[in-house]
Amino acid sequence: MTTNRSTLITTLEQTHPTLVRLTAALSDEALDYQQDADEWTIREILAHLVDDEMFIMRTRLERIIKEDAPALAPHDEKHWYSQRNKGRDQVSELLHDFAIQRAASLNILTFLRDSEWMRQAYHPEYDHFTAEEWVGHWVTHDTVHIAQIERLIASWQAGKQQ
Ligand code: NI
Repeated sequence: MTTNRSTLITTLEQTHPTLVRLTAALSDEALDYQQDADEWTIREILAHLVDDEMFIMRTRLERIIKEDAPALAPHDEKHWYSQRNKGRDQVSELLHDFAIQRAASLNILTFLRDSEWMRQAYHPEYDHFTAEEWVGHWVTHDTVHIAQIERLIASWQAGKQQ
């Protein structure tokens, strides 16, 4: 496996421990703290990461691996948000579900052959890209949401100290 591919996998492996470290000890109040009217809370970000892992990230990878240059459908996050199932929204449940879903994704990624990393797909927003580029996007998505959670925690703590 190339260095880039193993780095992508290693980075994806670190996300669950990072999320646990950041959020496991937060109160419900902190998890539900909303900084701006149009920004998600930490709990909502965790739910988004679980759902994206199941229905977007791994599903798209699976299609790229098994179909010939699939055309992937756009995902409407606002629609997802208005419809999402809130039945497993305890932080312990969200972290547990994310761990299971991420492990399933890593199980696929770890065994991809070189030829599979190079397989192609098309998406109206991203144009043509390879499985490897999709995994790069996946890593960026993790990074963006981890940074968002860190910002929310800092802002919550700053508010508490006033
Ligand atoms: Ni996102």
